[in-house]
Amino acid sequence: MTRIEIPDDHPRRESLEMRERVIEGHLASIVATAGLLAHGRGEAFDYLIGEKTPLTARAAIRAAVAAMLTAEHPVISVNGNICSLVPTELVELSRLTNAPLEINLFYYRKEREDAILSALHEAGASNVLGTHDRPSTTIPELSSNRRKVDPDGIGKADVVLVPLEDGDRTEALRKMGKYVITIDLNPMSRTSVYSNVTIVDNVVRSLPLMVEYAEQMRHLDREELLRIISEFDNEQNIRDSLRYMIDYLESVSKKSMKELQVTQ
Ligand code: PTJ
Repeated sequence: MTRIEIPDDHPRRESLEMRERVIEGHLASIVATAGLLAHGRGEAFDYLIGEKTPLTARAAIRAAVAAMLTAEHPVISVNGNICSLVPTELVELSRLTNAPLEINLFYYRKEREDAILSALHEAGASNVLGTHDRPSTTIPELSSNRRKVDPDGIGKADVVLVPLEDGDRTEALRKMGKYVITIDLNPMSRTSVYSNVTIVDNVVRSLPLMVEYAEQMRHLDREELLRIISEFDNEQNIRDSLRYMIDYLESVSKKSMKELQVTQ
């Protein structure tokens, strides 16, 4: 439900609807004020891949899903932005990969935690970790609010999916020996560079794709899944994502002014 009516034929309809979801999330205390700015950063990077999922992101999604399916304790970390954009897909991915959802906020406020918890329950989640009434442990070397984690979630996880987040935590999680998967439209962010698997794509496209891949891949043999993980090279994939952006801009620079207006 959006606050403004966006005409069906508006050329920027999908993007405006996404923006409205984040604004609605902010009004409902789900999204932090800084989350609005983070979304704008994401929008800018999304232009650089033509607002479509590149093949490089699909390769990363495949490796990410294989890692989640073979993990002993996979966990999905939930912040305000991801919850406002794809709550149903988070619940579905959690179910398919047996990875509990854990609320873990950078800009913590109790009312935000409550709002996110109700949004996840509304989307069908039954067991959500990381809430204030649960035990908590800390990530060493991290001073932000994200230091506090659930011992049954991120605390004991071997694989953690941390979609669109700030930089510090990925490095700390890696130091603790965790396998980190991120979704970040900026291939040069610290989170992107420090992760084991970086999906350079918009969460509104990649989360549904992860659900689709998980549905298919959960029937594969463990050996096959392990082979997919070992064949994935994250550094090369990040380089290929950057190359994709450069090539995309090259192709756009050759378009006529009229075509530019329609696509941008
Ligand atoms: O809900 P909280 O309190 O945990 O706070 C969450 C935010 C996102 C506000 C916090 O983690 C933050 O400040 O993040 P940053 O440092 O702005 O980083 C967000 C990253 O996500 C940036 O690299 C953006 O390009 C990227 N991003 C933004 N929107 C999307 C995205 N990546 C994929 N899909 C998006 N829709």
